[in-house]
Amino acid sequence: MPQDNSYGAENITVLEGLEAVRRRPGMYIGSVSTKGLNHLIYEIVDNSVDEHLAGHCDRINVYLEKDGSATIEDNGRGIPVEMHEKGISAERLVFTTLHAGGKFDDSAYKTSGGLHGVGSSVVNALSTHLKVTIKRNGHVYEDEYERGIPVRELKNGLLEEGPKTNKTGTTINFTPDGEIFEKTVFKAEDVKSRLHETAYLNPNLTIYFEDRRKDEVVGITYHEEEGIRGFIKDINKGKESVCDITFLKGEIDGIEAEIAFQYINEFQEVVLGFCNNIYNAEGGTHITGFKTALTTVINSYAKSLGILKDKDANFTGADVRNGLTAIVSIKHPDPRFEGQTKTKLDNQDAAKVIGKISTDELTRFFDRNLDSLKAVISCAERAAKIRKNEEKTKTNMLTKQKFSFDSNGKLANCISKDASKCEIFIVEGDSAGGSAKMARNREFQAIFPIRGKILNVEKASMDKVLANAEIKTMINAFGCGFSEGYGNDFDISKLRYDKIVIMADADVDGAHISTLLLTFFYRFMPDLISEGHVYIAMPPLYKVIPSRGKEEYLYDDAALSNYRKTHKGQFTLQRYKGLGEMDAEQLWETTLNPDTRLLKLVSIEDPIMASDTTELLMGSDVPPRKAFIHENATEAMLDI
Ligand code: 0RA
Repeated sequence: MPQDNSYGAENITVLEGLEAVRRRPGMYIGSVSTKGLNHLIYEIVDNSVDEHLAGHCDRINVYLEKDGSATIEDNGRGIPVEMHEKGISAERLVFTTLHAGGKFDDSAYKTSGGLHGVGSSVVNALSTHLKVTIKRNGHVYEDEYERGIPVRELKNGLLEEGPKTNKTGTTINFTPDGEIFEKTVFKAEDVKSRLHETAYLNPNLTIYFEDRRKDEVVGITYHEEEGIRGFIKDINKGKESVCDITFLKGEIDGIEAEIAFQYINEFQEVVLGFCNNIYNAEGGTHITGFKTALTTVINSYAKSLGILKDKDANFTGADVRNGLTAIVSIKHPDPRFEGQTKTKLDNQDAAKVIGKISTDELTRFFDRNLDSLKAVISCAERAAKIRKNEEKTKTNMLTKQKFSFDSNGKLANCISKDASKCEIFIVEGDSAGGSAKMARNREFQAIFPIRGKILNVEKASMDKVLANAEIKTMINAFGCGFSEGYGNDFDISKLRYDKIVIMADADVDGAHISTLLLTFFYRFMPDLISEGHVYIAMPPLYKVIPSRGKEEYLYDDAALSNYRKTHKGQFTLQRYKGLGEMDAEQLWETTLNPDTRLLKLVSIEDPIMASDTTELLMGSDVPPRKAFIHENATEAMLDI
């Protein structure tokens, strides 16, 4: 189709740019999994949030449409449709070039957390179809693209002026490309969680969400006037607080910081960092600045109040953060990121500025709120006491370890010492464990049978956890130590197995055991999960033996009904009630043999949600757990 002449000159670079995005989507949106897919929505929403930050938009609507597309609508000024100096409608430039924005974007924090300014064109390049509707200058304008390429002709480089309107705003509807993404179904729970987070960070913004794919459509409005204070309130919901929520803010050298925190009566620490409204999963300089200031301030109070004597050692940082929930949200005009996923703030000036603001504001606050100060110091004292006990327990454990390592002799280790090749299977039940020991390739596969349920670490105290035989054996076998609240002895480079595979029956008990193990890993060795070492074996549910043709293993009911549809002749159906029913050869073929088995990699997409869910599923609060299991019952087996 002929393009408008004024567009022609740009055409080739535009196509190259879009092609680069389609060729390496991961570089632009992180991944092509559901996480990357949801990211498309956040890219568009974040542009609307920028328009909010510029003071021109107070409402964003997000719709997941029945046809699989997503719509994001805002009441901002509308993307400019006027002629850009490059001789083309500015809107076209925004959607087709990787570095639009800039000149048009007058927000001080335009670069935001990541890809702003390039977000719209990235989403466009990764969508089969994208439609923009702009209300601006008293008119409605429309434009459309297919896989990033414009399908409408411009007139003198401009969009046609549509019907009259007295409103302003931008509406973008896009359909993610199945050629790019593994799955194209947006995950409502993840999107909602992220939108809620955005609402907490922007107290004057209202975000409305509607999942129109459901038969019964329910809308949710996120409007959080209390801002990050409300976020803390939500995270600490149902917990016993030991002081009120505190809010600090300040600005130095154009860097703004807002900090909210509260202590609760629990041995845990939650400190979340945001820069320009984007969550920094790996923390960074802003978090370091705050933590360092908090440690110094609390130690200096403890000394001057005589709680710490001159001869006493200072509280450690972890002591001081015992029971702390904090959010550090900063605005930085030029954020830089490092780390594996580029989610760790790297600006050294942020550490200095946030440190100074925190020291000044914490001192001002604690000077006036002695009760809060005392509550915080007593949390630190309790942590210090437990830390000292644990140090003793650990030393005892480590010295005893040589003799008590796998004291009941259950672990059948592998021969190879090459960690990159080794695998350990944690198998439910002694009988399946026995078969697995026979079936395995002992060169590189270790088997550790566990009997019944393992300890729920979410409910148990630290010394109980460390005294538990199964847990001790796992810690010793993995070889990389563990981390928990008060100290980090975890060293993934010492891990003795590349794959840690949970092997449990495909029933409720099996799911429970998997969840208990995952809780243990998540709380004590989270890097095992984030670095992709934890897997779940997927034993088959059925074996079909046709009168003619090949035997086959089927892994779920959907596969069975599909088999019924596609196979005409007679067949014998064998149903496995558990791993214990399989003989060694079947077990090898279906769950151990790397060439034929099915493993699911366990990953964590949203740490805030994961932490909430672990708490919900494994903590002591029963009613919400029931609700969650009920709501997610159909997903549970597929989605652990
Ligand atoms: C640049 C300049 C102006 C608006 C926007 C960008 C804008 C972008 C998006 C993306 C989604 N919603 C948006 N709303 C606005 C305004 C320029 C002006 O009117 O002076």
